[in-house]
Amino acid sequence: MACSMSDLLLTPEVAWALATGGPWPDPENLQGDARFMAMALREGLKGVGLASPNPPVGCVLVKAGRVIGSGVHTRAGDPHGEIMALRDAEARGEDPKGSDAFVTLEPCCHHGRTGPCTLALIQAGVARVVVGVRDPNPRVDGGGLAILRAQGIAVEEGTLGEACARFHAPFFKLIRTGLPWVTLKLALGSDGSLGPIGRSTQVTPPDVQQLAHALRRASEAIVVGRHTIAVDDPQLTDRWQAPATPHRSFARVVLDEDGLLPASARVWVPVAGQPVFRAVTGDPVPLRGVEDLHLPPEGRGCSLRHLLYELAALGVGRVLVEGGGTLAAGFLAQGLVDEFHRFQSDLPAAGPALTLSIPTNWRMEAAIRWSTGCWEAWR
Ligand code: AOF
Ligand code: ZN
Repeated sequence: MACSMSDLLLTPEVAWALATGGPWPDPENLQGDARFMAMALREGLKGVGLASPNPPVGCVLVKAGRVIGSGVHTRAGDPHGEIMALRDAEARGEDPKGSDAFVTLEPCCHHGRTGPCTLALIQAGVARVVVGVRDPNPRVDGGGLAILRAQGIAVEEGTLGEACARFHAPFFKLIRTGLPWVTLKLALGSDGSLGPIGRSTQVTPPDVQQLAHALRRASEAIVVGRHTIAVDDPQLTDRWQAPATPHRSFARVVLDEDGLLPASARVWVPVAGQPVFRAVTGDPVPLRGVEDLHLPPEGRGCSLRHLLYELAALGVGRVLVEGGGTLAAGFLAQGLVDEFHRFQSDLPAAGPALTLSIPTNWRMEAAIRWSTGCWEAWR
């Protein structure tokens, strides 16, 4: 697929590629239940980077082949996707009685921060519930489907099941392991290099950087190593330009175990809504406005696994590791990376070739490549 930058930024296809690395299930190319489930996934996309630690569940309500309501879960504590869809139907003056609900994840049946969606669907008189994938949360795990069936509601499971499982994989990992989903992003030159050691290079053209910012938006925390700060002095802020959708800004995390970075580094400058954390192993001099995460030492740095647990405790469900090479190597060596995004330039970065061995058989490898004047996204 090749298209212009503005197309790429705005299409759900690109948002999907950045969020899942998989092929976009375009509703236009699908029929029947799969088509409406693809629409529910498109709703769900709006909640990526917002809903963690909850899953960004999308839902559409369909009556006589027409969508009468749609919704997405965008923040823990706020109403779930099903409730938002029911409210949307009400706002449009539509009656959900007798409708089919298409939900990317099994409706919940428990009282958490909010009430059970199963009850809301039953009370609304929904006739059929089509579910993408079962919710592995032990408080749900098939219970939602059973409750709906016990009420005489027709329940289908597994419609676009693979796409829904791929979409909700970060939530599944969090609920099963307590660890957030880890995406590694590396910007490489055509020579396969990250650039000369100890010198700042910019191999990613400015418009491509917008995609990198879109990737940041899909995460709740970005992590970088000390060298990246020392060499590039980045702010690591949210500079996504389009479209101006509501979002929750990501936290900035710097691994500076011994507190060697100067207080003047730009990353420490406070940014509203974007807390900055310093991962330390010792007891370095505190920095104003910076919260230290005290981690056990491991090798020449800190325990990356502990860092991830700490971030999960802060409500982070998706972590973006942005560099540099040493940090990437550490995460890769410990098998802590779930997804890899390669931003490949057609210009050489003029440094040593990257020696990281990046598994080629990952379930998720998404890459975005700048090639002779047009964009290609592929997997
Ligand atoms: C749904 N629809 O949109 C979401 C679901 O604490 P709560 O009330 O927000 O519940 C969170 C749990 O509910 C979460 O761990 C997951 O099992 C499920 N998420 N379920 O029916 C939704 N986000
Ligand atoms: Zn629910």
